[in-house]
Amino acid sequence: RRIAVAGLGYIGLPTAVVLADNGHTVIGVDPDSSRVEQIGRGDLPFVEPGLDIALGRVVADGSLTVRTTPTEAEVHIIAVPTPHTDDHRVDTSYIDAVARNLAPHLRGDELIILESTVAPGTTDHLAELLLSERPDLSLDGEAGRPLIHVAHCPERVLPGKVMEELVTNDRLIGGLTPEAGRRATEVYASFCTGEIRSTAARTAEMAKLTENAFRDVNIAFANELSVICDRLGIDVWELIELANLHPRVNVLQPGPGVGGHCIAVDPWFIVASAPEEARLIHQARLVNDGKPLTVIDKVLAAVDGQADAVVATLGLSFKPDIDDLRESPALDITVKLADKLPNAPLLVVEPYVDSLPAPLADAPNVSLHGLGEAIERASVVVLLVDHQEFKQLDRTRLRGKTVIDTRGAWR
Ligand code: SAJ
Repeated sequence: RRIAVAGLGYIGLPTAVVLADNGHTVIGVDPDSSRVEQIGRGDLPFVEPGLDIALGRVVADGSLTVRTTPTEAEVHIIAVPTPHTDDHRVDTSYIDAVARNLAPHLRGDELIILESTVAPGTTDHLAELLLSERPDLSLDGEAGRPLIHVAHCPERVLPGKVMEELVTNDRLIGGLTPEAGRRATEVYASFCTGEIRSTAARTAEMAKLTENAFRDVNIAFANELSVICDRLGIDVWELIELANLHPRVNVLQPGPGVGGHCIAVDPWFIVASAPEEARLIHQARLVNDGKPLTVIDKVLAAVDGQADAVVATLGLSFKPDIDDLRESPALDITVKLADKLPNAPLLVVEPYVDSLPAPLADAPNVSLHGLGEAIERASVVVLLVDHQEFKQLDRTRLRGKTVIDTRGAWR
């Protein structure tokens, strides 16, 4: 099959690579020319285990080519970002741009699959937009107009395990018509060993949001417990370990907050779709978004008691052993600390970046260091991300320092 993948990011690029590795002719499309150039050289623009080698292979054998403009294909997969607007609705501007650019290249009989995470009704919106650009086409063959087939197949892979989960995860297919569902199932069956289940597009859209809202609510439960335990003088990590001995209890891990482009974003789409009803889901978002402030208050209290405090913050990414800083509570906390502690040197350790990101790069009191040097100089050590390197630290080196371990990595 000739398959075009629009959006060469954290989902689109590995999907394009896996498709190319499974016998398809794949064309990756992304408007960012420097990214396209880099990928075209076989260079991976972000960290994802196993993807670099696979990318090199499919670029070298020509099964994946990349370009900045859309082209004709039998199947078009759309995997572009869907951020939220200021009022937490899904921002479809990237999807809309792809649809407008793609429309002139449709000839009829194509399958268009939306993989981006979206609010219920967005796949219908995509189809309407395509058909408003191309009134000569249709979803149902009305008046003899050639068909296009539109389906939603939400991505569900975990950053850090994308190459494995792309193949092994079960998939949901929400075709706008039975034929769209059947054709999309065929595409995923060509590389996916998991179960492929068909449903309505709106149900598939909502199922994806439900998965991430479920996780968000459960992390909020753990984060709320950690704040309760601080007040009561109880070790929350020990508490959770003990509660989880119960056969039907599985409390997740508290942390400095919830980050990433999925769990910190997607539940809002449910809240925006049903604001009166989504009370628990809304509250969980507020609990998780409030957790960074609790960490900041702890650091400020620690620094308050010290003359000449030097603060080391460990980690900027949104979770361990990746380089993704999107919606990262660790980054948020570090930026706010830099602002609130203008007189304290702030030593940032993040093995996955070469330089400080924009808001920190300009702060005169902030600098990037290796772990050893930062620990040596700091009087207050704040662990924000449980990267392997941090977990393995010889803890005798923390003696005499104030330690704020937001992940329970050094228990
Ligand atoms: N976190 C905690 N405590 C925990 C688990 C996670 O504080 O016990 C935090 C992490 O540190 C991170 C955030 O939650 O800041 C989210 O991390 P994650 O590992 O739970 O999830 P993501 O955002 O990397 O990926 C999620 C996955 N969804 C689910 O597990 C239901 C993934 O399968 C989805 O494909 C992905 O969202 C997505 O793209 O939607």
